Amino acid sequence: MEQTFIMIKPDGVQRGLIGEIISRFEKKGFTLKGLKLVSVDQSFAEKHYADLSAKPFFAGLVEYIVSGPVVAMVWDGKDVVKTGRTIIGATNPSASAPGTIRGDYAIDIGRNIIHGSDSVENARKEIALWFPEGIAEWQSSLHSWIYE
Ligand code: DAT
Ligand code: MG
Repeated sequence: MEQTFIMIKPDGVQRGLIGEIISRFEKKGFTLKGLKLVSVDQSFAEKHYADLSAKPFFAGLVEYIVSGPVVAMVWDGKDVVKTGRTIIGATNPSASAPGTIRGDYAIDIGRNIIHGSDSVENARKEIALWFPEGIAEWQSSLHSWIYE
């Protein structure tokens, strides 16, 4: 099985969307393997978004991520990296289809409420960064009702 790192950004937390977002991944059939509410500092946020450090919006992005607590999660399932990105929607909410999280709940690109890993390799790196203590080892008893 594959794993992805999903983070509800400070605006998603403040706007009361934690339950709704978790519910979408749960109802799809993915399994929650890690979950915590954390406030990260600037150097941690810079590390998470290191690939974007040359972008003009980098400073604003980091400021946004440290502006309040975030919900860090690991979700597990078949093709969860790619499907997680589909559930989240396009980076810019104005291009995100209705029915996606960003399409339903966000307007500005700089307040797009959620992060999801963009590749299996980046998911591995992000899970290691956010969950150095490790994640839960369990398998849902619904497994055989979700996978054939
Ligand atoms: P995503 O979060 O969809 O993986 P990304 O990794 O390219 O997108 O960028 C990370 C975040 O940076 C994104 O969620 C919002 C912000 N961002 C991206 N492009 C931006 C832009 N052109 N202007 C302002 N913020 C941007
Ligand atoms: Mg990204």
